[in-house]
Amino acid sequence: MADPKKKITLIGAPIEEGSGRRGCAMGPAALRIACLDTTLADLGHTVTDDGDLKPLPARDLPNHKGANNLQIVAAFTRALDTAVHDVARAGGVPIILGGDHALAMGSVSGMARHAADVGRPLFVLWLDAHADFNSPATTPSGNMHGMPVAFFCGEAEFAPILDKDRPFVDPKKVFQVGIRSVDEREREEIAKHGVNVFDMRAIDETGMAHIMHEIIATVKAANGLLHVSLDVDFLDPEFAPGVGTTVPGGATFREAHLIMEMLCDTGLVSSLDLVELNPFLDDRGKSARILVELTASLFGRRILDRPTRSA
Ligand code: B3U
Ligand code: MN
Ligand code: MN
Repeated sequence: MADPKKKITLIGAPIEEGSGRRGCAMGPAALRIACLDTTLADLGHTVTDDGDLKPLPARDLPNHKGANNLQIVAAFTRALDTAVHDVARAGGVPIILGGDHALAMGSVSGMARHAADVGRPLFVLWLDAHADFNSPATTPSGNMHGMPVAFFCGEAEFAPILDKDRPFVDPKKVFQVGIRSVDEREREEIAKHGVNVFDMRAIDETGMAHIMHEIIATVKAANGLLHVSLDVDFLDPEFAPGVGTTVPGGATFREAHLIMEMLCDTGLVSSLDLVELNPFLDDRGKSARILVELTASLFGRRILDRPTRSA
């Protein structure tokens, strides 16, 4: 089983300009108020809170009609790429407190650089209702929180946001779980690039445990690092209403909890995004609290002192 003691660094990324509405900028504060830091410290980890990033808009980039708020999204991307890489290089586990999902352009890019440094492949577990594989050429909305997967796979290269020679993530090493809202062009793109998609139908037909065993076995066999990107809308709105893009028919708390417990047993998780929390839309902190609960399970809180039966 994994070494339970980790050096965890919390990085606040109060970005909301990647989504079509305001409110996600309050996400890092809500996660702190829900006691993310002390919850992790109580599990025996060393927790450092680096506070919130405050990047200046990237004025070197043009306005782009297919990429709303490109300058501020690019600024967060650059800042997170560096911050996440620095934490991982120092042997820590970065947890990014979002902020909308555009922040994964930076967090995953930073982890891809770290994985290249240490000579291990990076896998990404994308827990989301959406595939987030649009680009400025395909997006129906212009919102960049619908583009991060295409970006870190090197498929949305349209402006010099990060170094074009950086390591990209192999789309075949991306596992998307919980998907239930995909645009027409996205559907073609994820199929063309070989992204591994487990939509809600797959979860209903085969069960979450089966899917997770398959993903974990693949990452283990490759000695990979695993970045987990958790979008609040992965969960059914009944459990997590605090998100701008609720989609009915989502994962239950129990399914999400099982994912976290199974991942914890593997010790493969290198980094985590907690994204799209919109406290303005939440129900008395319910969604912030559920994110903290799930993170606690990912980092060692267990109901009984045993690994899952078949792990
Ligand atoms: N696919 C749509 C909607 C969307 C993606 N991610 C979220 N919403 N949260 C788009 O605008 O790209
Ligand atoms: Mn998303
Ligand atoms: Mn989503």
